[in-house]
Amino acid sequence: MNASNRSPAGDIEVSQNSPVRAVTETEVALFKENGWALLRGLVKPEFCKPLLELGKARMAGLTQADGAAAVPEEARKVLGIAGATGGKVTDIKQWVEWRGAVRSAREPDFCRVALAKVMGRNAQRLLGRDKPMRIYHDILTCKLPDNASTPTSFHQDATNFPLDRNVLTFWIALDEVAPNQGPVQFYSGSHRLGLLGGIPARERLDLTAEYPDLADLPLSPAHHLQPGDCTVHHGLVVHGASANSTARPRWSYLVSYFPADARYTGAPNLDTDGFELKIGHAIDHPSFAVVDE
Ligand SMILES: O=C(O)CCC(=O)C(=O)O
Ligand SMILES: [Fe+2]
Repeated sequence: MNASNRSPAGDIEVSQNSPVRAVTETEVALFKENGWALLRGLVKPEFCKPLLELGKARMAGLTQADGAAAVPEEARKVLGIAGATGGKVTDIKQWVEWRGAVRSAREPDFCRVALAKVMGRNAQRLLGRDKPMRIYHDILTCKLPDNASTPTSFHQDATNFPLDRNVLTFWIALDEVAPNQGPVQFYSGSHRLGLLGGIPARERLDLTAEYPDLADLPLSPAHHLQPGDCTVHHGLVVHGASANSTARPRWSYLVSYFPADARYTGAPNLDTDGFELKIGHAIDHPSFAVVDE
């Protein structure tokens, strides 16, 4: 379909059958203004359920899903690698993650959501970029109960993406996430401050320490989310999360998208190293799935 005769939300028929709803014009405006937006009911809860079940099974025994106890210290290492096709489960201290349910595993239930046409259209509209969208990475996260996972320090994502233009991330609650379970919080408008620093290799950089003036910006509330509720954030917005102080794990699935015409900068990164990408060229590699238009 030609971009000029497409409705803002994309194909209506697709959006009715889609696991994902179209974002509203108000949500797009809020995203542009604040650098983030709360998208209630973005994913239909029945499509979140299998993702949660698969995530729990993938991390079985690692997350103490009954909330009984946290992962012991000796288990704080790479917990299991299922090979190139299965994605990777790791405890990265701020959460336990399964990276690559779509990128590596092409798990159909995850693809249904992350590669939904409406999702791609949403990313286009939020970023204001009418180009096909590719998935950069997708990560199912579990912030462990009882403060066992650390807080997520305040950071921008942009420095983690060796790309020459803007990206965004949808952070989808797969289960109820209460305010004291560490939902993501954002400094509203901080995306307009530009690039503030922090490279992936540097542990625990916290931008609020390096930029005390961030405190002048409104910090978004710790939202109470239901399965399928989502926050979406711009690659330049400063965000972080507190630890999960409850006895229940915090389950979420985050997916980052970039416009397919973005050029690769060559900066070292675990998501792009080893793929023989060409510096200065668009990323044209099947590992970075294109969302159907
Ligand atoms: O889940 C979190 O605690 C933070 C997530 C995050 O940093 C992101 O989605 O970019
Ligand atoms: Fe982030």
